[in-house]
Formats: sequence, C-alpha cells, structure tokens
Amino acid sequence: MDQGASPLNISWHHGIVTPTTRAIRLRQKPITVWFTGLSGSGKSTLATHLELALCTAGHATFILDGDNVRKGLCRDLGFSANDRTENIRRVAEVARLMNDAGLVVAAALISPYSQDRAMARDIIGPERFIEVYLDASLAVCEGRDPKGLYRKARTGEIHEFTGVSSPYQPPENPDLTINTANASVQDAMQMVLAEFVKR
Ligand code: ADX
Repeated sequence: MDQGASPLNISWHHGIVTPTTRAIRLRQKPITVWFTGLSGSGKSTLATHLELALCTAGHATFILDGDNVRKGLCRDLGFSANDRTENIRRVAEVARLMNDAGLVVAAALISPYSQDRAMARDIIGPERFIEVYLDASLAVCEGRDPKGLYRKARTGEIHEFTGVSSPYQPPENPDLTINTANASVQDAMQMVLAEFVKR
C-alpha cells in the first residue's frame, strides 16, 4: 500500500520503534493466515485451534473473525458485494496493523470474491499473507448448518447468502487447500502449521 503523500495531505508518520523491532521483541515473524471458504467450512474452528497451538508454543496471536468484527468494527455493513469488499478491506487493514504490532493473525472470513482476497493480500503484503482455502462443498456445509443459516437462506428468510443466493469464487492459487470434509481438525491444523513453519 502507498504510504507516501496522499491527495488528502496526509503522509505516513514513521515511529522510532519499527515493525521489525516489535517482531524481534516478540521473537516471531508476523504472519496473517487468511481462512476463506463457505459458511460452515470450518474457518472459525481452525482459526481458534491454530491460535491455541501457536499461543501454547509461545506466540502472540489474535483472531479476526467475520462474525465478531461484524458486531463492532463492521456493524454498519451487510452482505452486498460492495459491503463485503469494505468488510474485507477493513479487516485486512486491521490485520496489517496487527502484523506491524508483531502479532500472528488468523483471519476467518468467507471472503467470497477473488478480487477482495487479492486486495487483502496487497494490503497485508504478500510476504505476510497465507491464503488457506477450506474446500468443503455446499452440500457438506449445508449438511452441517451449525447456525441454521442455510435453512433460513433456503426459506428466503436470509437474502444474499453465500453459496445459496450469493456467489463464492474459489481461490485459483491458494497457498494451501484443505478439504475439511475429509480431514480432521487435527490433520488440518498440522497442514496449516507446516505452511506456517515453511514461512
Ligand atoms: S464476508 O462475505 O464479508 O467475508 P463474513 O465472513 O464477514 O462474510 O461473515 C459471514 C458470517 O455472517 C457467516 O458466518 C454467517 O454467520 C453470517 N451471515 C449472515 N448473513 C449472511 C449472508 N447473507 N451470507 C453469508 N454469511 C452471512
């Protein structure tokens, strides 16, 4: 992202303590693991288990979960394409600040549009961004329906529901794809941790 002069006459004020210094202080490389997939594909579950594993190993972490940010930071946003783009933009900006603070971030958002995920990668920085696609079919996710939302989407009680009445564009070149219909949470975790260590 451009941190130089802007048309609003705002320029980036550099601190004396740098992101590198903060990361060294925390003895870790700040990364954002970005989970994308349909509702019910296991994003929040994996993000919480990843955080537990990393936290237990001594890392400083934070989870940015779509459902949670939509209760505060993004409470003014709905599920139109434009609102989802703005949702992803805000979360990506927060992830970037958290990475600058030295934290390892797990982001769990449907993030259904390829363009929005590319924007998130751009905002956070490709070297800090791991895109994990939770590849579970609509049938599997709808079968799970942990929040009863697919049922409501089918009866028309919820509009623009991803997979039912709103599109999901699967990533073409994710850093990692996990089929959560077959893999256990522990298996999936091992795959994510392996990718994390690789970085
Ligand atoms: S995103 O598309 O903008 O990335 P996000 O991950 O923040 O979505 O929020 C998705 C969560 O909102 C789902 O887990 C679900 O609980 C809830 N939700 C409510 N309405 C919808 C909808 N129309 N489409 C998808 N998710 C919805």
